[in-house]
Amino acid sequence: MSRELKTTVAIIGAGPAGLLLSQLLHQSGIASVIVERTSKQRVLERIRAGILERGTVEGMEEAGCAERLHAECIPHDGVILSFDGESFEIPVKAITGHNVIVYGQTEITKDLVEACEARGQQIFWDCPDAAISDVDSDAPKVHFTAPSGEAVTLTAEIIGGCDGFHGVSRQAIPAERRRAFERTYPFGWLGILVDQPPVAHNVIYANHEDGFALASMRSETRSRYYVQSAPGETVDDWSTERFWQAFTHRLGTLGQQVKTGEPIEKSIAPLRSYVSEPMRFGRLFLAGDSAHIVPPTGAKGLNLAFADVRRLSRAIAHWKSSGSDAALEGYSLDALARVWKIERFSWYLTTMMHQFPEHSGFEKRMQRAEFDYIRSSEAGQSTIAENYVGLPF
Ligand code: RFL
Ligand code: PHB
Repeated sequence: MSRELKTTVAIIGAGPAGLLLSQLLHQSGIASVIVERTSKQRVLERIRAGILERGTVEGMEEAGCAERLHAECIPHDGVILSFDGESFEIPVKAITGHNVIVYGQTEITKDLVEACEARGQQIFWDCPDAAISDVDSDAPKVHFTAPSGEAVTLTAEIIGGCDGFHGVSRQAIPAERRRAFERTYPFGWLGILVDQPPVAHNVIYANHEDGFALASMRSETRSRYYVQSAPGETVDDWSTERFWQAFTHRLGTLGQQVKTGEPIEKSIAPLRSYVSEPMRFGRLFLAGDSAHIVPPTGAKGLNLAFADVRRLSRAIAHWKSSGSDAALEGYSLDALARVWKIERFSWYLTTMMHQFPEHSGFEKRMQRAEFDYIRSSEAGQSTIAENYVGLPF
């Protein structure tokens, strides 16, 4: 059994990038079809990002999906930095005039899936074998087996490669036409979700000689906490007791107020910085984690994915309405200029806030000096604040 389908934009991946792209294109009257590797349930269950920039909120507004976000989000007007138990708060709102908000990626995904389904968007869930061809022609194709067993050929005018770091889109750019830039960090983050009120009203980033710790939240009654873990460690190496001991100790005096409990989720993620250039080849356009990864320090991954998608949807809409290729041709260079600034901030905060096994006393003194400088300098705090709320796009 085989089937031929046609659409304007074929989107690979129903993560936040793919779903937002489809929704924004729809707002401009442009049709798309989404092909997703895994099940809808798995996509809806994934727990990841929690902190959203203003530009990400604007993306949800443009998509017509911001109603619940506005009703339920928790605005944050600052961010707390801690070093060996001493802490201070950077008043982000007072410095920049803007907030970040807490609204989980899980909720973003749910809102976008619901909006897509409500208007009858075609999404093929459970298609693990998507393959791309003809990207350097004006009729690029995605081939996949639908859950019904049918072999589908989806012919489009444009392919949106939104299939994350492990997807197929980036690989569809010939190896000799792309270049990867990468740094892996010698540690991971062990994250837990617990039904207890958050330890502070804003996010805490803590550097401690035992390792990094981060206190975030999902609601007034649900906290999201992380600790730096050693390479190769798994969740089995981290009993609940070990987690709470490490977490509370690394937060110093703030740790005394932590309310512990049985985690409802526990997972480990490696940390890496990665950029693949270019983000376009022929009629294939990469957006989000398919083109770049940032370490989670600074909470930029989802926000960066949304910035790419807003840029791409505008370029596609401009191309459709004007017939001019200029915006599509500019996409990769324009997006990468911003990507590298976000990579820089995420790398900087990661380097400043973690314990690196290879660091000598010199680097540790540098971290301490950086912390003291920021604490005492309006200019230093402004730099962190303007990056944390999100650079213009
Ligand atoms: P995703 O979310 O990985 O979605 C890609 C989708 O593509 C599907 N897919 C395929 N579909 C079809 N065919 C294939 N061959 C496919 N291969 C893959 C996948 O199943 C999936 O559904 O990428 P996208 O959409 O670009 O979104 C990126 C964000 O998910 C990511 O950057 C953030 O989660 C990063 N991140 C954070 N970002 C923030 O902005 N703020 C945060 O606070 C934040 N915290 C985090 C994070 C990421 C974390 N982990 C686990 C990596 C905290 C953590 C712990
Ligand atoms: C989160 O809430 O999951 C979170 C917050 C801040 C980060 C990363 C993740 O830098």
